Amino acid sequence: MAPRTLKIAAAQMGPVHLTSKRPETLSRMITLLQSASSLGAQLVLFPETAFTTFFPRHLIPSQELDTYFEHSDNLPDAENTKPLFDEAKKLGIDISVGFAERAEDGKGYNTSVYFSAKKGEVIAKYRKVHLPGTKEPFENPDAVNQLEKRYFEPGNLGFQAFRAPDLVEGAVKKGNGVEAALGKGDPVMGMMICNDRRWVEGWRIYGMQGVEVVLCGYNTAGFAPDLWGTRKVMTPEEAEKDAVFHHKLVMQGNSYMNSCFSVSAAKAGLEDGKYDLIGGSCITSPEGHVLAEAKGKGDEIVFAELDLEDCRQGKEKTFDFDRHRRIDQYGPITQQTGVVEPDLLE
Ligand code: CDT
Repeated sequence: MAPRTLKIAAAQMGPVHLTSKRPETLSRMITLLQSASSLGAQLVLFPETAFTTFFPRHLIPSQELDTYFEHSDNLPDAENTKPLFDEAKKLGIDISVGFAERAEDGKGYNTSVYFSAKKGEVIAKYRKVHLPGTKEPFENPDAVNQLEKRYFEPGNLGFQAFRAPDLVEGAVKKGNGVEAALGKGDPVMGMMICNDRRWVEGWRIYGMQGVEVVLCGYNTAGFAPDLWGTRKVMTPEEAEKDAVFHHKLVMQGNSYMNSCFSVSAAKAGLEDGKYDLIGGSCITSPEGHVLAEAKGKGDEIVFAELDLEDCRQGKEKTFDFDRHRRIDQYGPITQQTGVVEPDLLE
């Protein structure tokens, strides 16, 4: 069987401002796609809410809010997003991209889609499950807000892994008589969005579907003491270093514990002239190593060639779920949301 390799890129984006015009933003994204194409990328991941500034940091008047949302369920054909998908189709590169979705019933979701260039259509959609921050702005007028609970509903599509078609030659297909085809079919992918990467539950659900590549776009504030906590007083530089450390920690740790690659793409830099977002877009291996990472905080391609066979060692040895998981002991994971400490001592 031909090696199951995949050339993959994270398209880190520098800031997109409240004042940025959509054609400019699309043109930057297309340039990134073309750079990735020149490296031979087959799949490019763009950040969370890639087409706009990270607007949940602002209290936006309701009459303006809709300008930050995409209204069509069909991004490849919608005027405001079509040029990116047309370019992806032209170059034959799959893309995954995050955006604010206004659903048919009027509800808002923080969403990402996976577009297959060869099929010419969106083949998977994910809605962010873990919405951080608050519904109301902080009283501190200097605080960085994160009003996702105000603008979005928690995702309701679960953590549904899917197979990405037409990327790996000779992938085993259904019904061709091959038995024990674990790790031999088309690549198994999962999407998550920003804060989701800090929660083991989503990773594990993907892990349990044999995920091989997790895609995660993000906008992460570099300095936001009202959000992160003030237990340790830090300078903005120290806080940003810590935020990058935590980002990589969860990407590396969860990739290792679920024996999968992960790709993460930041929207980075100083957005809206004032709000610093971390960089740190990276590609990590199933053994938890960083294979490639962004150097700066602007538009940048992070590229790696993955051998999906590298997922097998973890999946078949240390993290062979079938042999080693003990679900009879994991009840609280789904039966309890918050913390219940043991009784106090006499
Ligand atoms: N966009 C997003 O989800 N950002 C969050 C900030 C968390 S603030 C507590 C993140 O987890 O990176």
